[in-house]
Order: sequence, then structure tokens, then C-alpha cells
Amino acid sequence: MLKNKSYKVSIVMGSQSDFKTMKLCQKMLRLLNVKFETKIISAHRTPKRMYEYARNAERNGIGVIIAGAGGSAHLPGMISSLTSLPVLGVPIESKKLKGLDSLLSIAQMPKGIPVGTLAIGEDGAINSALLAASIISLNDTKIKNNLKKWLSNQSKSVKKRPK
Ligand code: RP5
Repeated sequence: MLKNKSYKVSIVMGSQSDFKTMKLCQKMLRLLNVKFETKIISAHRTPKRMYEYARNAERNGIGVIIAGAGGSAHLPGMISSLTSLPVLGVPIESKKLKGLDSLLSIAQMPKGIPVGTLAIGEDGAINSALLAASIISLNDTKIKNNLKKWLSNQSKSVKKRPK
């Protein structure tokens, strides 16, 4: 990692249909002032696009990849097999199995190719942005401060007693 270089987060997803979930990831990155790009890349429908993307991600200034995928969700694992960048996987809630298929596909990577797996659906999309910001903040004090402020505001917003 180069000192004081400002890295970008790259959000990718297997389909347009994943965007309603993954846009929450964008929203959180915007709140934290983290630079990002967003793309549709499918491991099975656009394998060449996936290969080119993953192979060039590091030299394109990307520090963390967030990949959302549903069903037989091999996109995060396939991308991780093509780069040494950290890859976070967001299991999209599928219609038939409520995202359990996506979760197991993403989490159960065999040893050697890691994917950091988040929760199914919207919680996972939001947490993937927080985790990506945390990784980026290792080398970026502005992002670290933004993240600390967000976390502190969250703590302050929790009431001591229920109404
Ligand atoms: C996966 O298949 C995508 O990540 C998406 O969650 C799922 C369904 O895709 P569509 O049929 O809606 O395009 O590749």
C-alpha cells in the first residue's frame, strides 16, 4: 500500500436487479466521503468483462472491491481469484431461498481464495461500505475521522430507555 495514496472502492454487482440492495452501499460511502465507482459485472454472463476488470483493478487505483451477487453467487470468489485486493461479498436476497443460497456460495470459499462475507441483503450492503471505509482508512486519516464520527453519532442516537 502506498503511503497517503487515496484509494477508491469499487462496487460491482451481478445484475441490474442487485442495484436496489447495492445502492445502500453507495449511500453509505457517500456519507463517509469515500471515492467509489459502480459497475455491473456478471461472472457467468460477462466473464470477459469480469476478467479484465479484476486483472486491472489494482492499477486502476482501487483499494477494496465490494461484490454483490445472488443465487449461485460466484462473482466475489471469481474476482478474488484474479486479484490480491481485499474482496467483500454481499449476498443478495434471492427470491426462492431468501439469500441463503447467496450467503453460502459467498461464505463457503475453499481455502486459498478469501472473500470477506457480509450479512444477506441491505444490512450486508451497508456494512460492506463501513468495512471498506475501515480498510481504506488505514491509509487515509480523513476517511478514518469520517468513519469515527459516523460510528460515534450512531452510538449517540441510541436512546437509554424505550418509549
Ligand atoms: C446473479 O443472479 C445476480 O447477482 C442476481 O442476484 C441474480 C439474478 O439476476 P437477474 O436474473 O435478476 O438478472 O447473477
